[in-house]
Amino acid sequence: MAEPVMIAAQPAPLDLDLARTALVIIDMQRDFLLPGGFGESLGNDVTLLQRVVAPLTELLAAARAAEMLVIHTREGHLPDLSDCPPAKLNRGAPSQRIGDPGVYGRILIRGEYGHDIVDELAPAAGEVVIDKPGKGAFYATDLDAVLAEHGITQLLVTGVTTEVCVHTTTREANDRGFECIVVSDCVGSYFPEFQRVGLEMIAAQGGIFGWTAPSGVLIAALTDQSAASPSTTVPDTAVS
Ligand code: C5J
Repeated sequence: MAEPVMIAAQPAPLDLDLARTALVIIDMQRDFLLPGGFGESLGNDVTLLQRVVAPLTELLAAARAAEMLVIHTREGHLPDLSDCPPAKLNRGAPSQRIGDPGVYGRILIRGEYGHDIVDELAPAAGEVVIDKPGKGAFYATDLDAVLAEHGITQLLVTGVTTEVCVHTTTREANDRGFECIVVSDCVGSYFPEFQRVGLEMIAAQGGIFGWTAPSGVLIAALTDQSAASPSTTVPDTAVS
């Protein structure tokens, strides 16, 4: 098994044990990212989220090549809305609420086109997909059990939006004892100032609830590990 690798991160370098690390991709759903979707209908500029797709696609490819556990999440609710508390349901302008008809089907309802993940980041066969009714990925899901089953202790946290579901999930994970590295160019917000401050908040005060690092640092670590894995290493016997 590969040794932990030290990565450059904020606020300080961190030893990453890639064998016990999972890539968590939060809510990269059409309802949030596509023009005409729920996010845009609320007056948001979706291009600010779409810029996450390219670096995250590269990070996902590197994670898959390194055979890292990949977990996708989707925020959404049952068609009868029985898992959506009134306090969440009754928010926002009428006709733009969860369950209302939208351009991509009923807004944030499981099974609808808009609820699913954008094509570029579609889960591969065998990857875990966690459907979550809340902002945090641990609330009312089996994420904790999945991570325990795989012996995971560190998380690469990516997705949208930085200050809502990424923050909530990272805080939940931190409280459960996971070390979280939030990948700075693979998380996105509709609000540039929330993006900047959201990342700063994580790493402030000595890393109050996590670390931040750009995807390039993580891709380099994953690529090094893939190159050193037994399936690609030249066998000892062939080395003179
Ligand atoms: C929001 C999310 N912003 N995935 N959801 O409602 O951040």
